[in-house]
Amino acid sequence: MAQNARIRNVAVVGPHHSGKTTLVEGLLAQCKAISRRGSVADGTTTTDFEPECIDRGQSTCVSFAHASTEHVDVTFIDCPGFVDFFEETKIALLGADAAVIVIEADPTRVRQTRGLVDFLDARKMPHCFFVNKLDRQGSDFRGTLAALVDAYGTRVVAEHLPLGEAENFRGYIDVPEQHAYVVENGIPKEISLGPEMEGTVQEARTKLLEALGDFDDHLLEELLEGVEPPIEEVRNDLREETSHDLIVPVLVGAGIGDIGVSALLDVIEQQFPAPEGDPAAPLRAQVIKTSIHPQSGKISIVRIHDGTLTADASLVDTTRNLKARAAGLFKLQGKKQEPIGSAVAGEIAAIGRLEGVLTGDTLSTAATVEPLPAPAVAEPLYAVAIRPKERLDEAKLSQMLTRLCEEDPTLAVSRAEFTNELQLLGAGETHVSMATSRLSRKYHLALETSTPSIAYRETITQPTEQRSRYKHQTGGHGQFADVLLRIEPRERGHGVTFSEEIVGGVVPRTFFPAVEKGVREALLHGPVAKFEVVDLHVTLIDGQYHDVDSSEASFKTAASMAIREALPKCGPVLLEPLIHAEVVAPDDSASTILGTITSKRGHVLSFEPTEPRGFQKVVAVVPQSELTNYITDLRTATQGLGTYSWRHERFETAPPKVAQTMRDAVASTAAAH
Ligand SMILES: Nc1nc2c(ncn2[C@@H]2O[C@H](COP(=O)(O)OP(=O)(O)OP(=O)(O)O)[C@@H](O)[C@H]2O)c(=O)[nH]1
Ligand SMILES: [Mg+2]
Repeated sequence: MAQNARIRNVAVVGPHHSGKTTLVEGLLAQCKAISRRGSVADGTTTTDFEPECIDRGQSTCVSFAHASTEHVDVTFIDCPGFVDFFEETKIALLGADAAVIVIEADPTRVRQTRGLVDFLDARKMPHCFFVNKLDRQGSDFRGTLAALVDAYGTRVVAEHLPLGEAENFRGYIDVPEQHAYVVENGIPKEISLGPEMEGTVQEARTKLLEALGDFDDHLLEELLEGVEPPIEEVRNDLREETSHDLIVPVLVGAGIGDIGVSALLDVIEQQFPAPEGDPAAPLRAQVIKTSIHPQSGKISIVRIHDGTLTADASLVDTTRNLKARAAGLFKLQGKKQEPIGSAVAGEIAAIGRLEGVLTGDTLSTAATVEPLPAPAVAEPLYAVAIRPKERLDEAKLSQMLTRLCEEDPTLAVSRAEFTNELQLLGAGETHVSMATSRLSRKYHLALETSTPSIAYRETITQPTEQRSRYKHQTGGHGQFADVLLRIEPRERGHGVTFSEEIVGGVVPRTFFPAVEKGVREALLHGPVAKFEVVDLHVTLIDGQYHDVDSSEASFKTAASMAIREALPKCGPVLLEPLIHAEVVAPDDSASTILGTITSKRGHVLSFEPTEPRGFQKVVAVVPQSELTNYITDLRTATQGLGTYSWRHERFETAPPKVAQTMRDAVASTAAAH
């Protein structure tokens, strides 16, 4: 396959706050791709340009920038580290050929890279670790390296070592070459390696060579025979083995002080792979992000796998089977859109205004090109009930929410099961609140949000019979109906049923539907806390009618009255929804999770080790009200590593305390009105 040797697509990923955006800014400045270096503190970086990023001082979405060195043209994908945005990062990684995992020099941070590393390894995507912020007091490179090796094995090897730490951090040691570099104003200057470092460097070099030797028999032989391998051979192995995701080099630096930045660029240039793809083949590109700018409109950011894309190409979305014409082609430098005439296989570019095209879609110029697999997005677990602050017609509201989800497919809008409440769902509180602020900024749509309502129900525990008579005289025609109803509990989940046992036509057949309607209407608001009453059977057993005064309306009213009078006598109870939850959390937090589930009135069904190694799965049935937006607590308890999934299980009688709370809530709402 043809390769465009100059192209590199590099995702910059890693735990929250590790210094990714600052590092990308440093890389851009180093390559002179930007004239002035911005900072996260001032809200002036190239990639954190969205107002939501600047306000929060953190990346809230994936962002793109590019820079060139003498040998390569690199597109950087700056990915947000906060756990809420991991799904978006995973989609954007479809555009990358390699990743730099930026991590603070703190061993406790290593476990936060597990999901990411598993994701990269599953795709055989080459990556390196950039141990960052080594200028900080208390930074611990040795401990961090040891934790990385412990977590991911000896394929993780130090290619660079820090020269000094904390306030003395001033450069790096190139392990294969055993050269030390002091970095001043971003420029490395070789100094002699002090004798005090020789032992450490030698030890690191042996580990590096042994790791490389695991995948190169020739090198292994040399090592066994005590032959010093030539540096070209070592460099060649580093390139081969990094680019095939066999080894994972560890680099060092302080992005804020430009230390290690040029060395990282060297690794990107020499050890990360160029993309594959044939510029002469039919176009095959995948949308990896959609972004909507209030002024310039929608842009679709694509990774071109094959072919050449032009600024006015007539395209086919082969995923959706629709035609779209490109309105401009751009390279992105943060928010800046730089027009280009064409882009070839391997490049990442932005296309203007492709209506109907969504993130994950495959674009081509020929309808016959097979669509690429759509990225899998995890179920959003955090929900808020939403209502527009100002009155707004349904159509406009749904159009705005659709646009919001178009930009961020990891959000969802849905009507909740049982309550029918309109909800906005995302990965966590930050994600959802960021989405609502984006909605208000871009579309001037202010939303009122609240905790989702719980779908309580009511039912009865005893049978009863109830007679009700509705009699009303108003001038001409009066109204008359008399019914005797039998009301009996049914099994859980069997709903409401109705039958009649009328003998001798005491209630004419034509009024039966009206009676049933009256029954069902009255059951919508139960006696405990005004929730729908379910799981009972109602039989019309007797009644009376009047030739002139009886009507459907009067029978309906009489039936409703009978139900309202009967229910309080039937031992009514509150039913609460229970969910079936599967929680996956690290071993050391499993006891906390079990404790929490028990304290939340949950019933643990099973508890066993699961994938990945060191994790436990807890399966439990828990009242939904106790586990609303549990993801927030779970992340706190597990340093962001825990996940869970849930589905509605069944309704069950709520304990009296819960019923009383709901009763009080209804009483206080009634008092307030
Ligand atoms: N001491 C020190 N601080 C740094 C360094 N790099 C970044 N920081 C600071 O760390 C904080 C986070 O930096 P960012 O660049 O926003 O980190 P990030 O990884 O992009 O954060 P998210 O995208 O939100 O996950 C900021 O206050 C930076 O000034 C560094 O090399 N040394
Ligand atoms: Mg960032």
